[in-house]
Amino acid sequence: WVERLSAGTVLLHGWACADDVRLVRAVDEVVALAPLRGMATPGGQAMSVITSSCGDWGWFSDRRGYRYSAVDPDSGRPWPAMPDALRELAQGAAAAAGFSGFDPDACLINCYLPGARMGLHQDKDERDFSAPIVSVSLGLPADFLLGGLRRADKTARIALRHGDVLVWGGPDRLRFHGVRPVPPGDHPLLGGRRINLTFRKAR
Ligand code: MD3
Ligand code: FE
Repeated sequence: WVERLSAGTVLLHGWACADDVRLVRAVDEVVALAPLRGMATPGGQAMSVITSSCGDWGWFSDRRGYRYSAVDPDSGRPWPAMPDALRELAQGAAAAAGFSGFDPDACLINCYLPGARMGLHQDKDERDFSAPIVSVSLGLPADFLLGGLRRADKTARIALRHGDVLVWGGPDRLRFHGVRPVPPGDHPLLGGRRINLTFRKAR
């Protein structure tokens, strides 16, 4: 079912379940070409999430900062093309949430093993904040934290399960958000992992 969390945020419960095998296969194809890897924050802290990308632009982080690159810095090759299964899912979910015409040029793949988390942050490395962001959760469930426009704003905790798709844009595009440490578990399709796909318009 479709749940509107706030003016610019829609949670499409289980939206990706029907296509989950096709989506996981597409992710496997991408990470065979651009393997998941740990990254460091500009402050030098190791991130607990392992990451890859596909599409025209891949997001990454190192001691020099957060940025988008057209090539995988580990291989020097362009990021793998965005598989149709992923692009179609993102476009369909955005349209269902009221953002028709969304055409992502970047898909970040975040893999969480038990204990991995993501601290409170804003997504602001994109050039144009008028496009929405689409986030697809697969595998182990996680609690995500949805804050306000200031870091100190109170956060709400929202359970994200396999197949849930979150779309946010407009007034919510710059809200702080994060992910609580993922509890151990065994998912039928993904085993002891949570995969999150984040589709964005980077440029
Ligand atoms: C709704 N990744 O890579 S959670 C990121 O689960 C990132 O890996 C999260 O944040 C992850 O930058 C995405 C979904 C989410 C995130 C932020 C929101 C939903 C949101 C902000 C406002 C409303
Ligand atoms: Fe984010």
